[in-house]
Amino acid sequence: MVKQIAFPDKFWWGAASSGPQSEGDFNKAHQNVMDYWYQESPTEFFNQVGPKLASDFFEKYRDDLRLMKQIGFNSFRTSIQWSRLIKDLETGEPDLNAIDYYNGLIDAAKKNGIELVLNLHHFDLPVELLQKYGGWESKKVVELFVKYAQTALELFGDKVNYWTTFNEPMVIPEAGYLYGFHYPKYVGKGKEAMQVIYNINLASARVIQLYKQMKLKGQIGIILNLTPAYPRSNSLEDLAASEIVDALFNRSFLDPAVKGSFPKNLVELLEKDGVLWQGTKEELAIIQANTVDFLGVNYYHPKRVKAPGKEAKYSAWMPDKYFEEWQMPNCRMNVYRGWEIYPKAVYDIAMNVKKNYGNIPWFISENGMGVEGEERFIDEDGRIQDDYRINFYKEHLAWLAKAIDEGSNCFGYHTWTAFDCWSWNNAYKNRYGLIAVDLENQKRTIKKSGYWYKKVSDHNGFTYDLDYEIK
Ligand code: BGP
Repeated sequence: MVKQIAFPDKFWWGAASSGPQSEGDFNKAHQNVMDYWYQESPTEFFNQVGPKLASDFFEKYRDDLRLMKQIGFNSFRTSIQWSRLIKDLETGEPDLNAIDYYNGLIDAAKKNGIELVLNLHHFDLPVELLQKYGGWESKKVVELFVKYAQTALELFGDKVNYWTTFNEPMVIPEAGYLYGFHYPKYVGKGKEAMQVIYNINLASARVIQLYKQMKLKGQIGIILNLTPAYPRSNSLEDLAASEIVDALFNRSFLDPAVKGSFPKNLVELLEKDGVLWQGTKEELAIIQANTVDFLGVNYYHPKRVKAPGKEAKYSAWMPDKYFEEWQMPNCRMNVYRGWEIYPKAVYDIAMNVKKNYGNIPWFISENGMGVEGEERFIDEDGRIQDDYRINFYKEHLAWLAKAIDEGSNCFGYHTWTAFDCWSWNNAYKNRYGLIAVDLENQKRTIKKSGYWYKKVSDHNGFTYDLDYEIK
């Protein structure tokens, strides 16, 4: 099937990264939870590689932004690290070194004509706030986050047009409190996870409120990982399970962010089970009044959901009593990451946002394919021939273009990621970049996908020539 795929004018082409995953943890005022986790348990990280140097973006950002320009970027997201910017976590007083660094980064992006999106939290809570106050379970931490955000916005708010409060906030309760794959690695703390969801929503709304009060000229949004929950069958039980998964894993952040309120079915269920978060009328009014200007959507894989089996796996309350995930037989998989590849979900997400969320302006803020052992694909010129990645992007982009043709208000597409970066405890196992990073010497080499991306950005589209049908 050969077809021209075109995108609207001024479409964003670029990628996302994050401070902790790209910079290296030196020169920082504090440790974040990931730095601390590595310090305590290095063997839990792939090949025991930690965040010490990462991809050395702290030193190399000027060259890296030039390279991004070279591969066609007009926009790029990264995050400010709370643990870097703030010297005194209680007062929000900034660290002078960090101010220089962020100013340099903002200038370098400008110089290269790259619209910078600055995110305020990417899984990287300063560990002291977990130890002292209990992290996101505590409203004290909400207060301190607002102080940090105020410092960031006072310093850089008029120089950067696009801000986001959180990246994938659902991962914090999911990975840290429900299933234990990120620090603090709690398993089975369902009730606490619900409080974390509420507190982060409140923190996001408080920062949006602050942004508006400061009358900054840009826009503020949030980055959510939306994983459509497809039921195994149309049985009432499977449909009910998928609705609960959607309410908990997607709408618990999407609804407050865009509509200002929590999903009714989720609140009712949590109330019935006695695990509803502690909140006040005043806080709910803040959430109601302070919704986002735009939405970023990270999409990697769908969730396949069915009604739960009979066995209770956890002693305390867990949402899993209402659903089970399952893997569709014969589905396409990214075997390195264990994630299903299902590009049509991009279209489903777009249509959901159009139909149920007022067609708010949004962009794909992360989408990508991590592959292990990419050295296998290096050709005689030293370039990684990552056709699998190009095909992955083509399919997802084709579905996105179809959604835009049908009225979706999508203004951009960011890959994960620009250059290979450190992925938490997966470290450098799976490489995602359009630009390869050699960990021996930090040398950057543009992959075949990077050259391809440049052409897509130049033409604001591409020729779709795959067998997979988009209809
Ligand atoms: C997203 C995160 C990124 C990045 C990416 C790839 O969920 O926002 O930080 O890590 O996933 O996933 P992973 O690194 O787990 O392979």
